[in-house]
Amino acid sequence: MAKNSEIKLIGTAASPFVNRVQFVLHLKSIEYEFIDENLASKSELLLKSNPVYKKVPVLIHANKPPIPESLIIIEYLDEIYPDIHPILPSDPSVRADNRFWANFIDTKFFPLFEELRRTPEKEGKEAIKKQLIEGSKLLEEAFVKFSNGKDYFGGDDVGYLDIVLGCFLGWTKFVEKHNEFKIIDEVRTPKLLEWTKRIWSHEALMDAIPRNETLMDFYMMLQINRPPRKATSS
Ligand SMILES: N[C@@H](CCC(=O)N[C@@H](CS)C(=O)NCC(=O)O)C(=O)O
Repeated sequence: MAKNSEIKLIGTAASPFVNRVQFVLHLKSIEYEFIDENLASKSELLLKSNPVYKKVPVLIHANKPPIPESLIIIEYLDEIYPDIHPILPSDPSVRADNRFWANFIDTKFFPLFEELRRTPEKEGKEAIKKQLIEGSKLLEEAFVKFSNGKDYFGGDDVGYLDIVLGCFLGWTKFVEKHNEFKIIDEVRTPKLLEWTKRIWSHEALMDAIPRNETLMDFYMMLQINRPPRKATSS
């Protein structure tokens, strides 16, 4: 791994947004120091480094201003290490389209996971499951378009959208298991299913994404600190 003790990452192991950054750090062989954050009792360092959102991840690079927001961080890493495993496509139009889908994933698709957890009624949960399935079909179409018959969104190798979506695979599996349904399956999203198998066993992601126990601990922390909403009586 390239020596770079000047990079520090404030994060928590169960956060997919943190894992997203770790995925890129591993792909680019950048050595970094991980500063473990307790989100139930946030540190002064986090509050000072990300005073606006108070969220992880935050990247600290030497004595430069801290960088919050996972998408901004991974683009920054791609800019400062452009030669080792470039992640953003070089064509501006394809790059814009990649960013469009990243925005869809972060603002429309993944928030449904939390919505599902917080919704108390069965009926409401079923409606959210449908939205997740609709979202996964759109992602299947995006995958077919970007991969162009190859293995990844990025083509022959892991690219921007592989990282942006791949970091949610641990939580996807967790949500599927605990809600007894499939978001990605062989009938509706066959290409995406094959892709998940490839990404899930990719060395750089395997090292970044925690497997079940850590996710369950984080889930329990959320259940306590941000419990499901109360059911509305009809
Ligand atoms: N848009 C942010 C989202 C980061 C985020 O939601 N982080 C969560 C952990 S998964 C967090 O720090 N939550 C603390 C809080 O909401 O107070 C990013 O991409 O970095």
